[in-house]
Amino acid sequence: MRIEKSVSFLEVLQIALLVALACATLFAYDPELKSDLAQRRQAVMEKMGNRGMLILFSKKLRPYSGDVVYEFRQENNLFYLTGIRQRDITLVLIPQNLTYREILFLPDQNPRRELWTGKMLSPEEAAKTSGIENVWSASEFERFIDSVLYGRPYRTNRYLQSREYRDFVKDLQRGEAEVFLLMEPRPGLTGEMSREFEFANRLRERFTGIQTKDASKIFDQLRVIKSPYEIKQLQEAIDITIEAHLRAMKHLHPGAWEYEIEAVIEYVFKRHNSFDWAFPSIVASGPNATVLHYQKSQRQTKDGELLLIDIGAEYNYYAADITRTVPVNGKFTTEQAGIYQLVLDAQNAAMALVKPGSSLSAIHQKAVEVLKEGLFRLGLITDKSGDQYRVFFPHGVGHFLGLDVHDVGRREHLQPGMVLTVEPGIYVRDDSLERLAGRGVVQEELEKIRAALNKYMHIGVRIEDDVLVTEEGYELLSKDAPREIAEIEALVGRDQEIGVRSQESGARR
Ligand SMILES: [Mn+2]
Repeated sequence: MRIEKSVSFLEVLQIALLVALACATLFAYDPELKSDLAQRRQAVMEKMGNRGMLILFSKKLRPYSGDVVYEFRQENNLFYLTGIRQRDITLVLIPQNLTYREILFLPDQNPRRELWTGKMLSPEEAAKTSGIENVWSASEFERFIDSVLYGRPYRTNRYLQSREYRDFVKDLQRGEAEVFLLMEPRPGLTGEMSREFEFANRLRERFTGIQTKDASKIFDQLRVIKSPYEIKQLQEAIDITIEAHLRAMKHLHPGAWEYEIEAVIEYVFKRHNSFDWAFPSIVASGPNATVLHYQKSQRQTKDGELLLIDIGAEYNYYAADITRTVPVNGKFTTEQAGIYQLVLDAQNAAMALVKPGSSLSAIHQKAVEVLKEGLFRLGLITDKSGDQYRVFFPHGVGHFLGLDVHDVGRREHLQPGMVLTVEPGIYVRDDSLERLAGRGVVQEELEKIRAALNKYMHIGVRIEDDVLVTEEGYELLSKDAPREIAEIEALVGRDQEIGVRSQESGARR
C-alpha cells in the first residue's frame, strides 16, 4: 500500500493517540498502583518470614470450543503483586537475596504471535508497570530453578554468589528451604491437578532440602484489607453496576424478557470499559427469583411479578456485587411489599453492625434475628427459636469483596479497609413445605403455615449492598442505588412512560 503524502499532522496525531490508547489497556501505567504493588510485595516477603522463595504462575488458557479459548484472566494474586495482565508470566520472590529479591519471567516478544493476538510486553514495559527491576526471559525459568535449587550461581559469579542466594542455599543445605506456592484449591484424590501441585511434586521428586508451603494464607491476610487505590477501583465497579441497575429498572415492563434486561445491564458494563462481569448476571423473574444463582435468563416477565437482579461489573479486576428486587409493573403488591420491607429491615439492622471489631457472623446473626421475627409475624414459620427460618433464608448474609467477588477472608474481625456485602433474602419456593417437614416441623404446624405459603408463593427478594468498614463504622459504597419501596416504584418502567421504545422484545428462541 502506498502512503499518501497528504496525511495531515492532525491525522497522524489521531492515529498516535489511538495506538497509545490501545497500548494503554495492555500496560496501564499508574504511579499509585506501582507504589501499592511494591508495598504488597514487601508485605508478602515479611509474611514469608523474610526467607524462602515464592513462585506465582499465570493460569493456563482454558478451552471453550474447538480452537477457541476462554478469555484469559491473570491469576488474582499474581495480578495483585505485578499489575500485569499478560499470560505466561511467572513471579519469583527471594527475600534473602540482595539484588534478585524480585524476578519477573516474561515471554519473549514474538512477532508471529503478536500478529495473531496482539502486542506483547517488552521487559521495559513490564518493569515500568510492575516496578520489578529484574525482568528475565520466561525461557530461563527452568534453568534458574535448576541452578538455585542445586545451590549453583545463576546470572551471577562466584563472588556475588557468596552473597546472592547465600542464605537461601544455607537453608537448602539444612533441609529448611521453603518454597511457597498457591496450594488452593486443593485437588483431593480425583480433582484436576493445578500447575502449582504439579510443580510441587516435581520439586519433591528432583530436589532435596525443600519444604513446599501454601502461599494462599499470606495473600488472604493481605488482600482482605483494601488500600485507598483498591477502594477507588471497587467504587468504580460499583458505580458502573449502579448505573446498570438504574437503566434496567427504567427499561423494565411486563413482557420484557430476562435476557433483554441482561442486555441492557451488560451494555452499560461494556460502555464503561468494564469488559467482563465479575460473575454471570442473575436476572430472575417470578419463581426464578427463588433460585439463588439462576443464570439462564430465558423467561418472559409477567405483570404482577418481581424481578431479582444480582449483578456486578468488574473494573480493573475488582468486583462489584449489588442485588435489587423490583416489581415488573412498577408497583409492589401488598404481599411483595411485606416481604421486601422485612428484608430491607434485616439489611439495615445488619448493616448497622458493620464496624471495626464486629464480624460477618455477628452481622449474620442480626439479620437472622430480624428475619425470624418477621417470618413468624407473616406466618411462614411457627417457631422463632429453631432453624425453620433457614428454609426461607438459606445463605450467609454476606462475603468480602475484592479481586474475587467472593473474596478472601471469612472469620476475621472487621477492620477498617475491609469491603463486604450485606445481602439478606427471603425465598418462598414450591418445595418450602417439604423442606420445613425435613426440618422436623410436624403436620399440625405445617397446616398452619400452608395458607401463608400460598399467599407469598414464588416471592423471592434479595437486597445486596457493598459496604466499606471505616474507623467510625461503615460507608455504604452502593448508596446511590435506590432501596426504598417508593424510590424503586418511581423508577421502574420510566423509559416506557416517556415513550422510549424498547428493543424488539418478541420471542426469538
Ligand atoms: Mn453477593
